[in-house]
Amino acid sequence: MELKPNEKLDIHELLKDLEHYEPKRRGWLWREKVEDLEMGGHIYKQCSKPLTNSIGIPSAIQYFENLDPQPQEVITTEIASGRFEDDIRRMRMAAWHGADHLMVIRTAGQSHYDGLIEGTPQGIGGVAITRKQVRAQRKALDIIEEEVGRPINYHSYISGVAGPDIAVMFAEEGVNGAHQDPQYNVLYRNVNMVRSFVDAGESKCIMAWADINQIDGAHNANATARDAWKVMPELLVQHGINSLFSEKVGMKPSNISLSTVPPTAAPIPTMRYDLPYAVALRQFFDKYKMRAQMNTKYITSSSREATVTHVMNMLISRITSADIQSTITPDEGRNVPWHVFNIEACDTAKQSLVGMDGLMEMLELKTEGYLPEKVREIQERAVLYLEEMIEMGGYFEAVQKGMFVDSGEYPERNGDGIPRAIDGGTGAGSVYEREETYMAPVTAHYGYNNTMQYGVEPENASDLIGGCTFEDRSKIQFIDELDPTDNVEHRLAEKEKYRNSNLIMPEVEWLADGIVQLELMLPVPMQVAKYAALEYAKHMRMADAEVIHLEAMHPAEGTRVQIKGKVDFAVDLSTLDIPPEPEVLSDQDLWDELEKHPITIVAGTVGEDEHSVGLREIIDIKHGGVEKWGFKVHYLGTSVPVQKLVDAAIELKAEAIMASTIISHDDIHYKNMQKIHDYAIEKGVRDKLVIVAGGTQVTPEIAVEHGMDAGFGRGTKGVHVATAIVETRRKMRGEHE
Ligand code: Z97
Repeated sequence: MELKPNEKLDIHELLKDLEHYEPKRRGWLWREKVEDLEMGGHIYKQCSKPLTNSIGIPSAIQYFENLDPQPQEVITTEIASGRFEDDIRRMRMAAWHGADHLMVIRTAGQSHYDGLIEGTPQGIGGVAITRKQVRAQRKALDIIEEEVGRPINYHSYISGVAGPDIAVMFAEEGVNGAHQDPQYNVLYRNVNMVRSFVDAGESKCIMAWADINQIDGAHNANATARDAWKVMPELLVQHGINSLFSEKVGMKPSNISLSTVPPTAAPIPTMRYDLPYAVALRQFFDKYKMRAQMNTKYITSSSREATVTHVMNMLISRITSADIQSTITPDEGRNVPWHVFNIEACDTAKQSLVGMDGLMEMLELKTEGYLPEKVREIQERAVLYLEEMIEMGGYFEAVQKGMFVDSGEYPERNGDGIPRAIDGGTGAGSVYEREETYMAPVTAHYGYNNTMQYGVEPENASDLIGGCTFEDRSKIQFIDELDPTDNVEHRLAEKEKYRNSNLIMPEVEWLADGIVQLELMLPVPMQVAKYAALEYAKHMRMADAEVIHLEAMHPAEGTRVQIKGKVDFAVDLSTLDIPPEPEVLSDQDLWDELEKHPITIVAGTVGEDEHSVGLREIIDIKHGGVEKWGFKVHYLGTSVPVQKLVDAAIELKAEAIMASTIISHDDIHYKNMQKIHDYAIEKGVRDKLVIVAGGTQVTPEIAVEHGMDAGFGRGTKGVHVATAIVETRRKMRGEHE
């Protein structure tokens, strides 16, 4: 299956023959860094191989011909709509905007299933992670990475009570990254700690075999702590426990990524905490990779505020060299995982990192004063923390005593940590010592495995069955949809009339979900504004309207309200009358042309007409007028007689005339155009001069009927006029014949 930029990804086609699909590759891939990348006439110090297909940030498109340098950091986006088939479409959009780490959030509650689930049930707050869903998404990404020209890492979670089962499935299906941290299970999902650590041993061993990059769970302590800046020493401890455990199980350090998060956000003086924290972390853990997540602890539903936090966090990423940059942003604060926010956040990351390219070639962190002192303090507290854990009898005892996510800054303790009993939680009592004859004929199995009783070394255990599913894919069981209604075919059928048809509906996360966002500024206080906005939504026929953001502009003068709701009608594209886009030459084309063939223009408002603003807009460089590209303009002013325009053009040896004409009673504007044309013929210069005219009441076709080479109406910009003059000159030179 091959993708064409102007065609939609066909989900039906993608799902065909899925039971036989084999992922293209295994393992995590970093971006290919390019030394001194030259792009658009600039040198980039911290960028990677450019994409073959991509969409740059808006200014790249408007001013720089889609100049789209890719930072060296892997860029993550989290995708979580509940329908994997729509997430695939979003993945393609994200990949075009520069994401190469696509992290799929798992549906609520799946962590408590003690085994794999099958099919593709619709999820809540994420998708159900199943073999079919994973295979379909990896298959889609295998195709999308060809389209954008860069490998894409696919990612989800190896956690909960089915951790090892999921790890095996991920290894088989070519998943490239995963969160894995037993402390997450214990603290946040109340999965039994003994079970979690045993499962983690098995899971990490499989991940190491499959070359899966691991992200730990320390950021969750930051997000749950009462005062996030007090948790810094504990974050180092959590990172340390998971990283060393992983390494001891056999994971290579370059696949161990610490989920680092700047603990605070403004209005706290955030750099005074977050920068020393980041430096302390990197000093301790310099052999591992850093996955920089943005702060989500102090996020609100303001997308502006979240974006500023994200950007400040990326300054820290740049200063302290993060390897993977997350882009979760407003989704987290609003709980509305919309396509546009995913894409916006990818653009925010790309824009910020490229903008801060080479920053550390110019700056240096201080080695004396507040920064190193604070770094040292955080590190000391972390070391003392570990020592106390050992005194307590180790990790399990320390958790049992509520040492983790306590709201005191260590060594201070407030006695409000998250205590878990060693024999409590989901899966308690489910760990058994392996019997002497225990044997598992599988690859990448952690711990005791008595294969020697059958004469085979444990590392070749799967030889006993001629290879397990890791070596022999035909042994993988692919189970298709089991639920007769909650399945992908059913969902696709429901939306079929919007797929490749003339009917469209707006969407935020699912095809034709009909959801729209509305922004209002209402001149009343917040509490009133909320209900007034909902009333507006009702009158605008928005169903299920909900306020998603409220912000006071002033306690009495006004409130900003954002609401979302559903529209219940489709637009039929076949009924639209879409005018062709006016073709304009690029800046570079115009500059080159004017350099080779300079053009002098005589301009003025003709007749008894004192209007000047419109024409000045077309001339002046200030607002993108024709001067920008080097046209030399002689402006004769207003109420210029027709003859004077032509005579001046002859005298000044001009190549073009620009006439402005606003007054239109008795069709005087068209009559004047005709007069200019006729007088130029009379003077014998019409075939040497480009003559164009414009004004608010001018219809281009009628202007041409009255002798003009081109006419311009309302909304005209300098570039339209410049293009027309240049194109007409080219024709006069016979270049277009
Ligand atoms: C991130 N924004 O990018 P369940 N294991 C760990 C986790 O952190 C998580 C899970 C498992 C975040 C991702 C929060 N993290 C979202 C270490 C979740 C997920 O299926 O919700 O139980 O597990 O890191």
